Amino acid sequence: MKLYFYLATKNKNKLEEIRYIIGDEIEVLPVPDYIEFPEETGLTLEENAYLKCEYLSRYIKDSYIVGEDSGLFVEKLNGLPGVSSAIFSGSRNDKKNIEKLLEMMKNIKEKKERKAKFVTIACLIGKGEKKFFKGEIEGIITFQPRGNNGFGYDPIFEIPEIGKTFAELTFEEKNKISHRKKAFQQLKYYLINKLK
Ligand code: ITT
Repeated sequence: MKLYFYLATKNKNKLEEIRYIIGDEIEVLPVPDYIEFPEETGLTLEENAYLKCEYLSRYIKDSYIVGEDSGLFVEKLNGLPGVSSAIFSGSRNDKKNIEKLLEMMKNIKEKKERKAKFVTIACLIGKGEKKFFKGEIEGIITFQPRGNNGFGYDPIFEIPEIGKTFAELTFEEKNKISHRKKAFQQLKYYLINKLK
């Protein structure tokens, strides 16, 4: 039978990106529609990634479950929006989250002072397993949103080596270099090697 895991997320963009990153060797199954996750109460990405797994494990038995939590950490803002990235403006609204962040950074005029990183933590549980995988990518917060692809903070996160925001990259380009790619590539090879 094909190797598979359930992905404990309601975020369709994440599901699509992770399916692409994982490829054909492992099937990534979505959360059944009737499941609604509780508010994320963890203080770290690790805690929240695990909480999503643990919650789904109440419904799904004898399978691998993966939870992921991600965030954008801006150096000059002491790591904000960080663990609260999804609800930074008070609601789950990408446009408002971006507006709030740009407003908070409006006095940081030097590009080199606008450093940030995206971090993904993936937590794998099931079959006696509990393991974490981490991926990071460094970038610069732009002064204005640019590009129409991706989701979340992608329009204001520029990759310095490329000179483009994540939202200006194609889906494939983003998912070859992203924080999510780095975390899920490790998870993929961990699972594949376990079964050898
Ligand atoms: P789940 O909890 O259901 O997985 P979520 O959207 O709430 O979905 P998170 O709790 O991990 O996801 O919140 C992360 C937020 O960080 C997300 O809403 C985006 O605003 C932002 N984010 C995460 N990964 C991103 C990416 O690749 N590009 C842009 N923004 C991202």
